[in-house]
Amino acid sequence: MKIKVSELIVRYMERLGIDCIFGMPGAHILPVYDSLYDSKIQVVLAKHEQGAAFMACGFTRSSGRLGACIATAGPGATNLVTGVANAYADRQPMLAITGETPTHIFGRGGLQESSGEGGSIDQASLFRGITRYHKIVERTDYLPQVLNQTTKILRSANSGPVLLSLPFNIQNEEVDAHILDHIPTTYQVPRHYDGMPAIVAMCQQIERAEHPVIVAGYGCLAAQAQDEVARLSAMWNIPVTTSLKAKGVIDERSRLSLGTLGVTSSGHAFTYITEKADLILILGAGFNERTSYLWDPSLLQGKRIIQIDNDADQLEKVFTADIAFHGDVKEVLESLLHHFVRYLPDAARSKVTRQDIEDLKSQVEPGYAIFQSGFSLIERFFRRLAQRFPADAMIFDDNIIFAQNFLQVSSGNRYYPNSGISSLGHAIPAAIGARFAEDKPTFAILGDGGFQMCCMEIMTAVNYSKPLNIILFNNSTMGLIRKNQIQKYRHRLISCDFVNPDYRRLAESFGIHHWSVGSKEQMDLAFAEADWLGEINLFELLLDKDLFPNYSSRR
Ligand SMILES: Cc1ncc(C[n+]2csc(CCOP(=O)(O)OP(=O)(O)O)c2C)c(N)n1
Ligand SMILES: [Mg+2]
Repeated sequence: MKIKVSELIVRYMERLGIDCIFGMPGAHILPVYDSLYDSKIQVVLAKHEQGAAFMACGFTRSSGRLGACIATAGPGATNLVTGVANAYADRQPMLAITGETPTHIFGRGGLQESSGEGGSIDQASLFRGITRYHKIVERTDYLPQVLNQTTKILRSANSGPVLLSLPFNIQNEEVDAHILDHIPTTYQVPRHYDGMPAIVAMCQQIERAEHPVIVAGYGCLAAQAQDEVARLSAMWNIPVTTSLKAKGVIDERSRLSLGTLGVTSSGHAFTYITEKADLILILGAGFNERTSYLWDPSLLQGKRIIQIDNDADQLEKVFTADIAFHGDVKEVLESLLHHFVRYLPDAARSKVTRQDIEDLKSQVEPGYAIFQSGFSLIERFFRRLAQRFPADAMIFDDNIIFAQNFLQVSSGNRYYPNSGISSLGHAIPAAIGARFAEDKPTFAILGDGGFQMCCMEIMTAVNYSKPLNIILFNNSTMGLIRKNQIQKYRHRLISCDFVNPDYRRLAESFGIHHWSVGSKEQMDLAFAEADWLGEINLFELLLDKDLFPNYSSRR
């Protein structure tokens, strides 16, 4: 049986398990939209293609299911760039589909042509550096191979976005439907797992160490190894710190949690590692600029290091380990725990006392605290949020520094900092995307500068009746820029302050709820009265533009 390529692509997406696609149509991609009409895949109309790509990111991050986005040629494709780049930087799988002018007019100046011919913009080179695989499908005879390659990338351990650009005439061409039967939709990552000698060596290292510490990264969440990390930590009293992206791997309210490690953290983990630790277990963590305090040598110097990662590229990328182990973090920890229980049941267990850690947490030297004063309203907000939502909340955060220090993430909640390429305007669409995957209380936290980059996407949530809580920090300035200009550019303020709209009226015109919070009483009222689960709420927290956090907890 013959079917159109547009239909084949939609059936391929269904087979991949894609059940939701975010985008914006245009003439050059309408055949695929028309095929989507007959599909079970939910098609979500975003307000901007960047928002659509961020939604796909949020969808995948929250659910682990494959996110997808779709746009037309030319401006549709160029608008996708930031969101696709974000998925690339986060190593997140994403399928992006774009249209293209018909091939027979390539090079002749077609409307929105992006073939790169005849002086037109070159979609291929735009996406080359931000996708794991990209193809303008100019003919159908190699389509099976293109889809085969797409599956392989989307299912690989070190995944990322794939962009398939389909010229209009190709979408309408007919191909044999049986092609699909030969295209895999799963791909088994080859495993080389004969790790026993290394497991034994790791156990010996841990047993010998006086003050081991675990640095858990996003790889622990990706491998769903939270329980194993918590068990290892509890078994030996090993304190745990996490990268920002892994916040909440172990319950941050637990005594063995040192919170996050990194420039804008409380500094407890930095102090513990530099002053005490003799063995560091780096689990699924890449040790990037932020986590490593710009690769501060004092963090790792003179310590033994064990690194476990399922991505071989992360192993010994920025340091040398005594044991570097390529494997699934969950599986390796399971083996490790099994070995301990079986062969070393009587080993001297306790490494540090829990009191040691309590003492450490109470000692933050004045001057090195991230927040000196003046942030009590925000602190109160996060405390109340954690009390009200001890589990199941999804928190997308573009601001980061406040939540990093004031929000204790339980292992039942999921915290999604704006990692990727740290683009403003991410939290709202990402949270909306997550809302299409999961029915859980959802938060988008961001500043007023970022809000104005993406606030129209709130109407996407309105269109599809997706409840959402937006926490907006209103300081009428690009706070981080203003702080830099005051501290490093002699108060020469330029392009930072701005006039805000009247958010109450903005919310009213969007048909959503608005809460203005400038005092404890207003905060308590909002918590008492808002419907956090069933409505779209805009909580506007009024902040003083001249109050800044410190930006490094390093001594
Ligand atoms: C797309 C994009 N453009 C520019 C920046 C650089 N940038 C980082 S923070 C910031 C200011 C953010 O202001 P706001 O969202 O109001 O947050 P505040 O710092 O005031 O809390 C800017 C412009 C960025 N991260 N992303
Ligand atoms: Mg601001």
